Amino acid sequence: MKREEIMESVRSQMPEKRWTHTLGVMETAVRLAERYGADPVKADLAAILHDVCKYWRVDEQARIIRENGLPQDLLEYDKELWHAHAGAWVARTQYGVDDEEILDAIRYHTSGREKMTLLDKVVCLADYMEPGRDFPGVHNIRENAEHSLEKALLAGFDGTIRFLLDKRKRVYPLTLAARNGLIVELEAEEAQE
Ligand code: DGI
Ligand code: FE
Ligand code: FE
Repeated sequence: MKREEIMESVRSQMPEKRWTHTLGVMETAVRLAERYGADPVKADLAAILHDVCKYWRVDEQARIIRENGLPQDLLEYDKELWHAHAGAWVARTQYGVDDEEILDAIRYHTSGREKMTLLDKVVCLADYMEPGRDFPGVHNIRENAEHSLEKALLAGFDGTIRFLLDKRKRVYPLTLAARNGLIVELEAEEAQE
């Protein structure tokens, strides 16, 4: 499927507001990719598809996870996590995306994971800081993004983890692994300075 066709199809599956968010993630992901040396074409396609099934019924998202061997532990955690893993499956099976880097960036855009690739980081961070986002702390994330992908993403995950703690929700283990992984990377970087 051509890029424009994918865009129209994705757009038709979400409310206009979520499509505006998607456009913001695309623009931001491409800019971050150019700044930090990721592939902007891959960042663009991952961004277009990252929330493709965010507005599908949750029982449909759960069915995709159950029937296609996706991580079953997701079903024990917040439903907000499901659309990312289900979305990667949809990108592969319904949109013919076969690039594993792009599929991973979609798959881990919500939870993160221990060893995030450059493209994972770019898409996840773009999702946090696209121009339409307005939450306490987003300004700090945008400032950090000027000089460090890892610092900016760490600020993003810290905010999400705090939010979950305050709501007395469980944190998906991959999110903790993602945060730990970023700290290891930042410490290694600082030790070299
Ligand atoms: O789909 P979006 O709204 O654009 O953003 P997203 O895919 O990053 O979803 C974020 C939501 O997921 C956010 O409101 C917090 C929620 N969430 C619930 N449990 C977890 C979680 N996010 C992370 N990273 N880890 C969790 O365990
Ligand atoms: Fe999402
Ligand atoms: Fe999003």
